[in-house]
Amino acid sequence: MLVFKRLTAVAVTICALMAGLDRVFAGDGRPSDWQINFQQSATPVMDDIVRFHTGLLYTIIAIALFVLVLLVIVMVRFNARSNPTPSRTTHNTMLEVAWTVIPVVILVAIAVPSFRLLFLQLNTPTADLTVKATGKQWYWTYNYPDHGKFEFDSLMVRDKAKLRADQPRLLGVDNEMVVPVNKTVRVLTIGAEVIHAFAVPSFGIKIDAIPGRINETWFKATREGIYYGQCSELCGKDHAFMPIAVRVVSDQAFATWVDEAKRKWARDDSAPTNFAAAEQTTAR
Ligand SMILES: [Cu+2]
Repeated sequence: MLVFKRLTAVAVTICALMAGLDRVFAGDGRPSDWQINFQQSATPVMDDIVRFHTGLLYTIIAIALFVLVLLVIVMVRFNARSNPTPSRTTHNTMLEVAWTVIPVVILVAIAVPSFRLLFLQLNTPTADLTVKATGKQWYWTYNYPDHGKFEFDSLMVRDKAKLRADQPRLLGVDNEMVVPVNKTVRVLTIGAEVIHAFAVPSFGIKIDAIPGRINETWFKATREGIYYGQCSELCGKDHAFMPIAVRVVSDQAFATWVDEAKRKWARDDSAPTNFAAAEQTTAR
């Protein structure tokens, strides 16, 4: 029994250490060196994902330890050496009912929070603003349909010398998607030519951007800052180089940014789009 006690102590210590290190090494809005768990959560949905994940992890650890203990007991007590004359025991109804019913109960207990989380993710609440993200080969284009006619491209900063001090290499972009803090943002995604996927780990969102079809997800960032994500669907040669950067700012900063964006990236709808221009050429 002393061995079990020591094993339990070691397991508890490891868990505690991991939980502590978790905080230290979990990047805020970006991956960090020696990170061993999720990036720090910045939305209620991600909070729930982390909670669900942690709950599952402890459930799995408990089950694995229980099975380990049973195996050790079997190996010690029921080996050939300690049982020269083998017992002829076969069935045990109570035991068989228990090992069927208990796992079912555990699975149902896991299913309840799992479905609750799915509903939370898939039911977009009334949104304060909408952002449309178009996945292109290989960058993102953002529109703010309820904030005027402007549109801008967001490309990875390729030249290391041009990175701002706070921008991580391979994640920093020239024009970040900007949203206000504590506001429900509906994200519409679409692919321009192939399937991309819009994913930001700290927000707990990941949704495909499919050509010819609008997909929808949402997030409500509760802290200001810059949160990074990446395209998460193999989309071609520069799939790894079309990062997503979301800058969460105060309401005033957002209003100022919108005014600026309207001037800087005004879209002229009277000019033919590339597609319309191409059609005209073929018609001729
Ligand atoms: Cu992509």
